[in-house]
Amino acid sequence: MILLKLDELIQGIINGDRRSVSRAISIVENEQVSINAKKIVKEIFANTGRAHIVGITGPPGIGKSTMIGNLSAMLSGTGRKVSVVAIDASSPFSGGSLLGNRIRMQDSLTRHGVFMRSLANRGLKGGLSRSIWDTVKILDASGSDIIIVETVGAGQADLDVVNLAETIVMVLGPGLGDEIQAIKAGIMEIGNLFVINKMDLPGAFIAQKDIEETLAMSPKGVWKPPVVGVNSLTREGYEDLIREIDRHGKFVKKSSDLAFRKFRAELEITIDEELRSRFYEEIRAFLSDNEKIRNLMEKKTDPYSAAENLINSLA
Ligand SMILES: Nc1nc2c(ncn2[C@@H]2O[C@H](COP(=O)(O)OP(=O)(O)OP(=O)(O)O)[C@@H](O)[C@H]2O)c(=O)[nH]1
Ligand SMILES: [Mg+2]
Repeated sequence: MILLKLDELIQGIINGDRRSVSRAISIVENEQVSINAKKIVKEIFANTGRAHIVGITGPPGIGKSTMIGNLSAMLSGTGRKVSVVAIDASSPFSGGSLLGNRIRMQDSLTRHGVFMRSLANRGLKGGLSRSIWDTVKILDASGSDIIIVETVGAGQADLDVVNLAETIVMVLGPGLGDEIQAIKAGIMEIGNLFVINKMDLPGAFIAQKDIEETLAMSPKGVWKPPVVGVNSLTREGYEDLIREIDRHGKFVKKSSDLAFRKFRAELEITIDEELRSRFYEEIRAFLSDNEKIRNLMEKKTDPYSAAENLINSLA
């Protein structure tokens, strides 16, 4: 793409033009290390920071996509500009059904004027790839009021969304059994807001009580995470849910501690990725030099010395 066109694209993003936004996301998604992708982010960075970034996370099948469909319909109904980023699992566990879900969700969201984009989770160390950060920046600069990010409900990506999102909505429900225990043991502290979905099903009230009791025993911070029960088939409880999301949004926009942590995490990811891409060719070349490997096999050198040799030659 020639430079002039890129300038037009950047202007298009800032003007909120959907085609420009869509095109720019393709560029950051497909050409992560390219000059174009970086230029876009550099140029729009000053226009970011206004949107409220909400992560929706929770175990597979708990109703995250259904909830995002409801939330975005309701929010855009009140005149807010809503964007949705869904991250597809590369994990085999939640394969299959995902595509179908996505198509269903896309249909209903498009009808409500919601901008929706699916990205692949490429399994970069940490789970969420750099392109997701850039995608969120593009959506932010384009004038979104709220950006909702759905993560695969499987482990690491849930933890990564903490760094990306300002508000983490942890979706739980009845009948999770062991999963609730695992969640309580590890990631209870990451939720800013707990939603018990499927309140129409037996066991939902017990699940809600369980979470409330666990939270009551957790160390108290400045923000006390609320627990909201909803039925996503009827939208019961959604007014409360939206009120709590907005309340937390106001809270985080005032917290410079949180912003500090987020920007440091992002910078770290950017440096990691830049280093890796900068020296990618050299590392590939080194690893495809058979002699280097044979030297190890024959004990002429050891892995640390070999790696040090390469690294010293890079700088
Ligand atoms: N009974 C009941 N079913 C629900 C509710 N919310 C969602 N479901 C159903 O639960 C199933 C899974 O919903 P999804 O929204 O795809 O769940 P998800 O968390 O996005 O799933 P993954 O993306 O695969 O992790 C669907 O069949 C929904 O119709 C609810 O409040 N009550
Ligand atoms: Mg889903």
